[in-house]
Amino acid sequence: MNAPAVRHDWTTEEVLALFQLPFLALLDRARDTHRAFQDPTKVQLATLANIKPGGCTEDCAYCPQAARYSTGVKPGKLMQVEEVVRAAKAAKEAGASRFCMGAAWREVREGAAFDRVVDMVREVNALGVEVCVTLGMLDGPQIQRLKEAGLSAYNHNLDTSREFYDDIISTRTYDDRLKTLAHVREAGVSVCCGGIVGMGETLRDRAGLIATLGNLNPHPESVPINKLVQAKGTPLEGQPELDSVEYVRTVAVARIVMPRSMVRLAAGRLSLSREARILAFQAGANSIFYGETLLTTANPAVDEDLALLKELGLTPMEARCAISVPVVHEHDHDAHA
Ligand code: SAM
Ligand code: DTB
Ligand code: SF4
Repeated sequence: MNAPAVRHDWTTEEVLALFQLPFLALLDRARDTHRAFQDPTKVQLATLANIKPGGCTEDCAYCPQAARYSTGVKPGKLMQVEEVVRAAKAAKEAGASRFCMGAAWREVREGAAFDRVVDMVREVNALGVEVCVTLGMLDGPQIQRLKEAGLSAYNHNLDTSREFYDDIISTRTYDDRLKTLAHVREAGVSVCCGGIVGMGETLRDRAGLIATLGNLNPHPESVPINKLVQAKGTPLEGQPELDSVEYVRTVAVARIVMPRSMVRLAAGRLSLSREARILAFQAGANSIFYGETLLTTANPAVDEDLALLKELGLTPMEARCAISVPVVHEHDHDAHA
């Protein structure tokens, strides 16, 4: 198959039409795209650490870490650098090539806490793993400091379509999110940006999310597809559970629209059967969260994941393979001139 062009002019209608393809036709198209653009034998293993749990001021309706809901998540202090380095070393030894640190913050603020996160980035980077952080909104100088400390990627999700967004979050806007993403892109740091399905959105909302991601130019280097984990006490507790085939459809459409990106099976993988997880790889997923916990909720066991990868003939990706932001140095130009 000739590789299709990488596009940035998707309409929601076009993406919706992909969602509406017969399932096997959609899977075929996603698999063809995957094989044309990616090494189909490799999977990125990314391990998460919750470096500052709970007590968040925001009202994200899905989130167990929002202070305003009684979810049973206890607010904690920012972790110590040494603790984080120990966790990153253990993740590397277990086979992870990326270490992602999340803080339950609305935004980054200058001060001792941010200084400490910058130190974490520096020390984890020195271990030879890719470093990603998700700290909420940030500005240009802040992402620059993280970049200088060795940050590979910044995670900031659009979560859903622009139209459905206000039903889920009121304390910051879709445009705020796009602004943060623009700062990350401008600094030359890889963008990790995806969303959540299963929050009661329509198929058109899912298509709107994927079209918005697909119209970012360049596409986000990683695209986490989260399936809502229904946390006790959140407004979204009690939603009808998303059919796993609908989750796999979302993965397949993301793969077709963003052929060069890492499409990650993110939250909610524990609720998928073994067979649905296999279908998700068939649909073009090539990254997973790896390790027994996500931020506050459970993820499949490491042994179970390694056994499944082996069965499917998939092997873990090395660090730095997934970073497609070109790093061009002045003298590279000279060398090729
Ligand atoms: N506080 C920062 C922020 O919101 O940008 C960073 C951490 S936040 C927990 C990162 C992402 O996790 C959210 O944007 C959302 O996509 C995902 N997430 C949080 N709770 C979830 C849940 N219950 N189910 C699925 N995804 C969830
Ligand atoms: C992303 O898209 N999913 C991760 C990561 N980025 C930070 C977080 C999932 C959180 C699931 C709910 C929890 O464990 O608290
Ligand atoms: Fe806070 Fe992030 Fe959770 Fe929203 S998703 S409540 S910003 S931790």
